[in-house]
Amino acid sequence: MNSSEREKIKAAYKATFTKKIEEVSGNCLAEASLLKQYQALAEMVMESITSQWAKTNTLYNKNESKQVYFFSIEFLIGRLMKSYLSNLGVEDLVQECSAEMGLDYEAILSQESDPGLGNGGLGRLMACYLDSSSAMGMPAHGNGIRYKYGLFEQRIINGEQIEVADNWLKNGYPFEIRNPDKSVIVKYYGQIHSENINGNLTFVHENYEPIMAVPYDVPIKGYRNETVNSLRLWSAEPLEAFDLPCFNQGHFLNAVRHKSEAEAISQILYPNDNGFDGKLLRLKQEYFFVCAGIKRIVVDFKRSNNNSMDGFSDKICIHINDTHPALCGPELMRVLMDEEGLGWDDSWKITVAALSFTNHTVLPEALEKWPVDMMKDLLPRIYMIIEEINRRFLLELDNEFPYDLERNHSLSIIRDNYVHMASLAIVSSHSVNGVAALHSKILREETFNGYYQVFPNRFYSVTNGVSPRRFLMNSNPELKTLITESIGSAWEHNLFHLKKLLNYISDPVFYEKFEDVKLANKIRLANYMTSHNNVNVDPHSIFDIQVKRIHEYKRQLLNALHVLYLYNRLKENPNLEMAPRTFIFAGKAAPGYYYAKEVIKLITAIAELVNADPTLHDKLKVVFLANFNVSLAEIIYPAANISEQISTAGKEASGTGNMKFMMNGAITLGTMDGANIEILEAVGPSNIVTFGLSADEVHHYQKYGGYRSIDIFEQDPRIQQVLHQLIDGTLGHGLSFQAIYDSLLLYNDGYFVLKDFSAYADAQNQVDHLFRNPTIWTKMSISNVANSGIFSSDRSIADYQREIWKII
Ligand code: GL9
Repeated sequence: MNSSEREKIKAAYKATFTKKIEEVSGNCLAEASLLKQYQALAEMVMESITSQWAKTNTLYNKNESKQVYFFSIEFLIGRLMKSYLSNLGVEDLVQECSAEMGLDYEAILSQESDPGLGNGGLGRLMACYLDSSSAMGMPAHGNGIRYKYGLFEQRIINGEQIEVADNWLKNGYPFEIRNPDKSVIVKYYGQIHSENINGNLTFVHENYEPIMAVPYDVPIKGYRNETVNSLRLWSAEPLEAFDLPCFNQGHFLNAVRHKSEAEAISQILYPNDNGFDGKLLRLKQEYFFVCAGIKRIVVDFKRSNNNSMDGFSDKICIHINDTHPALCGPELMRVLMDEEGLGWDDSWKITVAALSFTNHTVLPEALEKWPVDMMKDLLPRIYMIIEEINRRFLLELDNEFPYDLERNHSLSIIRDNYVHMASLAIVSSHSVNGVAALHSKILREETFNGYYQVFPNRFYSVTNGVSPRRFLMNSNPELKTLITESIGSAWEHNLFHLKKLLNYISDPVFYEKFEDVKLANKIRLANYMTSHNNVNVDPHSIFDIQVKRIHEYKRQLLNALHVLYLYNRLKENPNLEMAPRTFIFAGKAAPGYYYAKEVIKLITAIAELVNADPTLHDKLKVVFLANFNVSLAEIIYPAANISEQISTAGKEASGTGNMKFMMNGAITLGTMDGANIEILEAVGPSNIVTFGLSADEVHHYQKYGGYRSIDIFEQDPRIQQVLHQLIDGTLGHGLSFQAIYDSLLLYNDGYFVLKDFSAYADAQNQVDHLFRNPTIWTKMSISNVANSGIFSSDRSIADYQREIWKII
């Protein structure tokens, strides 16, 4: 494009934008608020996407290519405006025009609310997978719930987490389209009768409570291509807003009760991370988006397939993201048998061939199991089908392994009066995979070993990945520019090309620019901390960052205890030689997780103590950033020097924050857990710092005993001092962290914090030495970026296509 053409396009853009402002606000540009400016831009974006969207859908409706549907109870998509603009290839244009019109581009973008429709890694992974599928021109869609309130907003008040409702829809959401014509009725409760209709046994559902599922579709635009996939989020509504007869009789409250009971289903996201709390409303949610999603897939498929279900599983993949959508198995069976009139065997063949299942955690407290009575009552027909799936499965097992009856029955989907959702998902899918090599091995050898023996060919492993567009190109534009200047732009479409950066590893000019980029990102984060936390930090200090949900197994406590130890060392020797450090934490605790909330309190108490102490000469700062979400994450990753990935080995299925940090040049300080192991393989041992017990060692202690935390305590004066400080008032008058203290000593330190303390302190010392040699450090940092190609979610999606969905 020559410059006069560009000027023309810019003039057209400015004219359209000005007109749009008038349309959305009834004001002229000069008087329009930032919110209206954002809404005008959003409308323009939607207008330029929707025709491509329609074209993509027409293409897909011809049923030529296989369609993948991700069923997930969470989609943590983050703000979308920047992605749309950059995927359309117009970001520079909009930025330039905004500046020329005297508008504040970043401020306009910050008007967008960040949809918190997920808790953490699991929901964010889905968003990255949608982004990648579209970028690769692959037909894949999301199917989930349009929660009215997303994950709570976290405020820190007097050092403690306070939860505030997240009303993300308060200004409307411009990137969704409501499609009431595609609504589905979901049936709960009631009774099932069998009837003989024309010689066929037919099941009829009576006296059920109907709820309307209304879809809202969000376009997922591919990076600089023609593909626009869909994220379909279902909202629950009553069939009639009012029960009119009831209303007319003057029972006003009863008349609206039905409305609010219906809406309750999509009202709120359960704020649990790696945990399960068996609430009836959650089971309603799980069936809600499963039932609605499957119905739509079947209707659309049949419409373009001469009203027939032939070839369904050749064209449709239903991917179950963790066990929350495991009812896809029995629900698809129900539709095939009760609505499509197929027999059990044919229905089962289709179901197993269409379904695949990814497990995301091995923590026993997270494995879902629903009481039989609850399931039977709420979903009578579904429960019947689960019983029959189970009866046939056990029969088959007993035929095949008649010498192993005890083992066979331990694999029952229904046992101890519960429906076990992982068992249901495994039995009704053709594939089961873990999310990192170690995790998949633990699934095969421990968690699902019984099923592995029965179905050895069902088990796969696909290591997670993250979107390089969101977490590198869009959140770290300075690094993007530097990379493209150096190695060209091929890496933007294939992240493995980042390897070419290794040619620059000893180039002093590149070095300097690379360091400048990191410093600029650190200054940006430092400014954020000044304005939000009122703490001034030295941007030249080591930014040592741990951001993720607060959980015992993730061991923020290990990090915090080490900070306290470092503080003690500095108090003892103010001349201690060390690079200044800024320890940064962020993450939400589940509202009912007392221990995790105590950990937040501990971190903020340590921050108070450390940041106020002038004798430390600014060598140590501690900051807890409130309300970690996707938007904040995008500012944090590019600014990190150290990525803390210190879970108890064997507990973190994969982790994905570890990959986002790496892509932005942070050095991982981690245990041999989850995808950390694969990061080590990708960068080599000299570009990562690892420490601590292995998963095998942890497993051995947990199974056979032999670890006594009190022994470690007695041998290590550093630990004695730090633990005493938890309860002796050092951390603030009247503040005592007795529960934490007791967990470590009285209850034998279930997550091996004390056991790994010494190795962690040594590793931290090593970090300090490495950082003080800038040449080595920068080389390590560049190596991390250069070797991060394998952690692109494009690679993960390619693995799923090849291994699991069998799309060539
Ligand atoms: C998780 C695992 O804990 C992570 O290790 C993994 O990277 C992600 C994605 O596979 O899945 N499982 C899980 O329940 N959560 C994960 O992050 N929790 C949340 O999403 C809150």
